[in-house]
Amino acid sequence: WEKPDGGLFTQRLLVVANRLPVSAVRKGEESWSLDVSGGGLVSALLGVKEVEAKWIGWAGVNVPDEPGQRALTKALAEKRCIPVFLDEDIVHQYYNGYCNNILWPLFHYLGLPQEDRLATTRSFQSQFAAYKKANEMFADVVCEHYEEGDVVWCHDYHLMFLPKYLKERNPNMKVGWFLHTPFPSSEIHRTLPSRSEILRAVLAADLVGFHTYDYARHFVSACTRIMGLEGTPEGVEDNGRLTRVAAFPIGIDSDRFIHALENPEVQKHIAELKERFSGRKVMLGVDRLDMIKGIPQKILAFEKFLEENPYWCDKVVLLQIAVPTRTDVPEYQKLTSQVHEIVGRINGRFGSLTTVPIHHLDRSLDFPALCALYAVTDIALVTSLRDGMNLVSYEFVACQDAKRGVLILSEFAGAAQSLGAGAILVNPWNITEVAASIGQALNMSAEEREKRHLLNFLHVTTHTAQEWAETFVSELNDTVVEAQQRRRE
Ligand code: ADQ
Repeated sequence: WEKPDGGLFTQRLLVVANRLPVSAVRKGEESWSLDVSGGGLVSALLGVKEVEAKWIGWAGVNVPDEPGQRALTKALAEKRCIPVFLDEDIVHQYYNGYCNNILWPLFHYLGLPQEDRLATTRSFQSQFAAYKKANEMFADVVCEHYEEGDVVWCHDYHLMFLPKYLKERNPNMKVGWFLHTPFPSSEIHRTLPSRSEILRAVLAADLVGFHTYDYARHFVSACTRIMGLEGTPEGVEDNGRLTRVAAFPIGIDSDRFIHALENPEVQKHIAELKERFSGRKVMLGVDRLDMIKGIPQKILAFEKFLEENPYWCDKVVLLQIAVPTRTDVPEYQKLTSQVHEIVGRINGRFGSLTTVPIHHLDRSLDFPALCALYAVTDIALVTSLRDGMNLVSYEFVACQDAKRGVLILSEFAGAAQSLGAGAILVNPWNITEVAASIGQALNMSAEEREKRHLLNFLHVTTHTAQEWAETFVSELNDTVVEAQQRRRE
């Protein structure tokens, strides 16, 4: 396997995630245009020096015909991507159903959906069956492309059965699984009808990783309390076989953000934003529009702040950028209208003919615009009700070396464990406390801002995405070698 510089990679890495890091748009019967999304995971894996990464996942489109599938496979191969083709029914039951309607809310402490809890176990069961079927389809594609010695890294709650299906087909495959969401307390996981089956499927992996030590601990407790397995300092033991469980906190490609600030396009955006909001302190929220992000709670806290501090009404502005996701799900549509209603009410109440206190955008921003916004912000507000890590808080810190703004951060985001020293930590459910923290941030002395910022900046620039991916892959290699040694002894 040749590197771009002519050297050789020492290992191949197959990254398996529900979605490939590309958007595919069909242009004709056998022609596709591909847009590569440069998310955190992509740049993290590009930075792992000795491995050559290939992606396996769903391209996000339904391609029922063979010529279309063949053409898409060929186009994706150039981007080092391998597609898994899922039909509409599977996507509905597996992705919208079991993944996003059952596991996502459960893992974020929102519980199981009411209708499943009451009578429609039939729909729960068919979604679970589709979930397993989809995981088998992913396993088929992995096995088709696997070569001896490859490392297979499975990602997230969509693919919890994948380690089991892979190991059943090839017990020698090196398989790691990483969860990007929280893993909840075992008492929450206990409510899931398929609680043990799903844990056992994950335990087939050699290495299981979480963002924080707490999530890893919850997972081990679920295995010991629900299934009676043995928890050890290394992980979980079942019949003499150890699955290693550990925390691997993700980071960002901080250099990409820091260097972007020198880009003329970003500089132009910065100048425009400074002029647009001159004389006002800028507060910023950047989230996917999801109930776990606590957007209504954040806006209500801002309202309370304005109510109690009329002096600030025309001197501060909240920019809330919320990119819509899962727009076909009724709960998400309800959330959008709820947010619009609250924003409208507050702007009506505290705005004037020339200014409004909240600018709310329902869309995604491109990278230069996002970096510029981070750079001009005085206070970032991250009020997730639960969040695996939260990369927005990291991105904000990376772009703040000139301004040294304040990060207000939910204690229920995984990032609270890494950026807690520099941020103001809040309970997002406590609107009074969040409102008070806005006042504290606005009045914070320059020395304290500097002290807090430097702590976080050091963390964000040293605990990068590349380091995260490298550590996981090398730990997976070591775990497999140790297991082989143990078996020999
Ligand atoms: P997400 O829930 O998507 O990720 P987050 O970690 O904050 O949450 O990452 C969001 C990414 O999308 C960031 O890179 C951000 O810049 C971008 N983004 C969000 N809103 C945007 C907007 N309006 N315009 C442009 N870009 C926007 C899941 C978990 C997290 C975990 C990550 C990584 O839920 O807890 O941190 O995976 O493991």
